[in-house]
Amino acid sequence: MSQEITHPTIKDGWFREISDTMWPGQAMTLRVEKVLHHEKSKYQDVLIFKSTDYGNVLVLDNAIQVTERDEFSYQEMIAHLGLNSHPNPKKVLVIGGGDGGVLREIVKHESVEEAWLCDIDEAVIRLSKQYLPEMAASYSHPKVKTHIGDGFQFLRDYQNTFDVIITDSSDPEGPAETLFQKPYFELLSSALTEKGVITTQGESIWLHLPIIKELKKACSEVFPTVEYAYTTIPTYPSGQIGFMVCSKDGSVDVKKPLRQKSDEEEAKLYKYYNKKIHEAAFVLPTWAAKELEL
Ligand code: SPM
Repeated sequence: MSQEITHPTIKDGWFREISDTMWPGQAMTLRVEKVLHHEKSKYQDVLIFKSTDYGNVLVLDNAIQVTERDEFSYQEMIAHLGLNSHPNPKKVLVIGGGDGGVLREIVKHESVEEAWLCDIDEAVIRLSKQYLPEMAASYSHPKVKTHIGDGFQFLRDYQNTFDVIITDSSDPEGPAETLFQKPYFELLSSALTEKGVITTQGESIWLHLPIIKELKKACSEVFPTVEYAYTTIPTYPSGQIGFMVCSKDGSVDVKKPLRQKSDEEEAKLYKYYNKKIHEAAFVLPTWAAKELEL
């Protein structure tokens, strides 16, 4: 008889996402149907379970990364806000994002010739292929190239190469902290081509305004165009998460997509993103806009 897999975050059939530092005093809970996999990779604790209502769920170091039910809102927005802010993206890089969902979105752009992904943890890629096939199917796309290794080292090796770089990072605690700091944005800038664009995971206005403020400051010291946008997503803390969208071109308005598809084409390609939501995503509530004024 196979042994049931247990995990410290799961009690009485419910997964509980608790962090006293990132979202103190609140916790997302999801009912677990079955724990599918647990391992300690070289870098992190990796848990995958089937939830009763959100499909399969990937959890890294006790924090939900994706659920099959709502992942599209994050993956589409982090990808298309940046890609549609570049005049002609041909070579695109994802740092992190090992589940493959952001890659899936990138290859929808006809102009893209190569979509690279650099993730430090092979376990995330391996397990996503097994348990999150709709996202990880992107790994077999002919335009996709995968590199397992450290993002900083990868960027140093590829100067003036990418038109768009998307940083799909976990939260700024432990190893991902450096992905929110100025030296990282300097590296990104030099790995970008002349009118290069970045989008980076930018946390929640409800929980992390001081982090977002620091992030915006660090980006603004490197890029002439820096704007914060956000999406809604039920399984991230507070139901909202943002992105910093930056361009090396000071004259570009990233709040307006440079290319637009018809409503019909958009509806075929995307479940969340469209040209109206691209613009709306940059409209912030008054208090948050005031807090993020530099
Ligand atoms: N490709 C999707 C991966 C998600 N990347 C991390 C997003 C960070 C979310 N922060 C909140 C995590 C807690 N649920």
